[in-house]
Amino acid sequence: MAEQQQKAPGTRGADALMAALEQAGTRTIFALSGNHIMSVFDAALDREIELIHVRHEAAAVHMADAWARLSGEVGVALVTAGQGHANAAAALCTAQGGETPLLLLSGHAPLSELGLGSFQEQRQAELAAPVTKASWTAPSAASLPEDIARACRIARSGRPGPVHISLPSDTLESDCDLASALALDAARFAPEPIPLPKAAAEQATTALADASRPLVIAPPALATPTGQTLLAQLRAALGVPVVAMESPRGINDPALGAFAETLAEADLILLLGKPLDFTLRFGKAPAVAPQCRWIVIDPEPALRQRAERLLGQRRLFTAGADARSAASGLSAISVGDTARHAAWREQVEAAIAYRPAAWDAIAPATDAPMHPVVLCRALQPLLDRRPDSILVSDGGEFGQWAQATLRASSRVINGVAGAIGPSLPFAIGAKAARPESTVLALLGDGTFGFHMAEFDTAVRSGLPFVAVVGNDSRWNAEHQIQLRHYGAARTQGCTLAPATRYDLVAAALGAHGEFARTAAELPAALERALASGKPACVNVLIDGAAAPVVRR
Ligand SMILES: Cc1ncc(C[n+]2csc(CCOP(=O)(O)OP(=O)(O)O)c2C)c(N)n1
Ligand SMILES: [Mg+2]
Repeated sequence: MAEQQQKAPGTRGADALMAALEQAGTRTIFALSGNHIMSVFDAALDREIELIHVRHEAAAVHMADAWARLSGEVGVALVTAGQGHANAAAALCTAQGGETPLLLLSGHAPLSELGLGSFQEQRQAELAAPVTKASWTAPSAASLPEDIARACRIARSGRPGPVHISLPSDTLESDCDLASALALDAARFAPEPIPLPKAAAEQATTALADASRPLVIAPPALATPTGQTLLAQLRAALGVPVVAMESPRGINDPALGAFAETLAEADLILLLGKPLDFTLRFGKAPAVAPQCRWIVIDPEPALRQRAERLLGQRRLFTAGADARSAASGLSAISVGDTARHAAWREQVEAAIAYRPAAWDAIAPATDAPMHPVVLCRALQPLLDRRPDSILVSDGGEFGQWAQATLRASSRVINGVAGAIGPSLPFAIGAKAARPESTVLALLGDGTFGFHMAEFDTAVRSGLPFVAVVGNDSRWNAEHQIQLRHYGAARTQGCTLAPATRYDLVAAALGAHGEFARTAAELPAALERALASGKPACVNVLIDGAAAPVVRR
């Protein structure tokens, strides 16, 4: 890259960018350095914004994702141009599926060199477009404050999600007046609500009251702590079951117990901004009764039309609104007798709470790898020690056992995108958002490999958490597919080296490592991990049980 005359700090586009982010309320940015964005690193020194420097760009996005889900604010990741941007873009799939308001800021070749074969020149905005709500290249230094305000607004409006801005290095390094950034007031960054029309809210509450077995299904955006508060209000106001769905296993999400059985009995389903997709088996029988009627509320015309196509005559009506506004709008309608559906509500709640009694009977083996249920049983007391504990988990068979059996006041999972890998960065983002909380992350041994270097980030940044690796020496989820579809004689490629010492990897990076071969070793290992006050990896040998599908 050509050496350029550097402008004095405080007067560059990079300074205006950081000032605008500070106005947006940003205090933490998850970043990985690179030539094109060093002016932004420099500008951060003059602002109340901490940079957490990570080891892979995708991890920065996952950290910003967890941070946003838990704080309710826009998460920000900052990466360099070219492949730095492409590495980050992959992780946007998870933020998109999770409906997380997130801003990816990527360095970019200078505008003055575009088309000339500039260093790391790529069509970055196009690359990120399919996995974002909006994606553009900042046109000038002067536009940067408004670019940030617009991006925050878009990320939080309608269905929340990620937004990308590419930052040409010459826009960051050229002269800029800070005044326009400092003049931005909070309203410029705020979401633009799409309220549910009153007539639609009344029509919906009347239909819910008239139904025998109504269900309200909420999207991932409302599975967050602030979303759950809204859903609790809605449940109380309507007196009907309200269920948030955020798992790639859809109606088979083991955290929802035997919910699938009650879904099949529903006679009215209101989609509260929840996309009608594979997670709901596209609304088809036998997952949903053929005579069930549907109300579709969604902020996106294309998703409303898709639902209309799938549902045909089964659709009662469709309305445009974002999930948060719709939840508030429905809660504000007086429905009279909220006890009318008490028995049905209890039936749904009992189905969701149901777990097979046989799980309680699974005993710890004395000299063999333990069943995942035995491992998780030892973890619940740790989560229960604090009212604000955070449970993090991603995919794989072990993750499903974790989600089936563990409860915490806040939970961050990989979500409908169904990607494995984010749990270690999620744990770091969670701890950054909630420094007082205990953060417990559960992940498979295959998954550990994606972002294990982030233990270094956690150590350097002083963000302790406990990662529990369910080590079955295989990519078990895919191994189980081979067993089911092709038979035991045709399994291949899904084994990992036996009993790899991931705890030693973490320890080598300055974290605390523990290795537990049997259930007897587990409690003391967990206590030492927590007491270390460091990021910790507890590597536990498990037996590789297939993920549960809960039915009564
Ligand atoms: C990014 C990504 N790559 C691959 C997959 C496919 N996949 C889903 S689960 C899984 C195996 C996970 O193995 P591990 O973390 O050890 O968990 P286990 O199933 O063994 O408990 C794989 C490869 C995916 N979902 N996401
Ligand atoms: Mg595994």
